[in-house]
Amino acid sequence: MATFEGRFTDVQGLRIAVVVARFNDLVTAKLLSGCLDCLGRHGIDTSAESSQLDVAWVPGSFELPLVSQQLARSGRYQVVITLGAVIRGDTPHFDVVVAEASKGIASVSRETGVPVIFGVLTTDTMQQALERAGIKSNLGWSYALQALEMGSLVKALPAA
Ligand code: INI
Repeated sequence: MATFEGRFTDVQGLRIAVVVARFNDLVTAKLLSGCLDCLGRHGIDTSAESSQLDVAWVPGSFELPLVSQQLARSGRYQVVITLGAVIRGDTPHFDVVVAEASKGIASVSRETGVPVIFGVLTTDTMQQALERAGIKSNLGWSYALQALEMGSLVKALPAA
């Protein structure tokens, strides 16, 4: 019996792309900062000269799947992390944006075989989003951990 598990410090040669939505950037910039802090503390080079990490900005969460797809297909990255914040508020198309982002991200991951982390906060209010992006905890940190785990796990699995 084989047991496969990802590790969190298996970062040698690991290249990560982070795709961040600018919409609600009060929130997403904080998610990015938590994400980079976690990656750096686990051994990923997060410096401006890093060859392990690239960051792409998109207008909103709706655009996350397309840009993730191009990055995943490039063959340059073992993991892609998406970061976004969709806040229900008075937005009637909240459900549309969330559905397209989530379905799109899942399908990019399955089509390319590259793990794409779903780091899109979906909340009713800005207050709730900020609480998850640094006021209480910072889910950007968790998304980074999940990326490290998945990058390591996929490497450990038998080839497809
Ligand atoms: N994009 C978000 O990331 N979060 C939101 O809360 C949001 N709202 O509320 O509309 C949002 N809309 C923009 C959308 O993602 C696209 O960028 C836009 O429709 C252009 O395609």
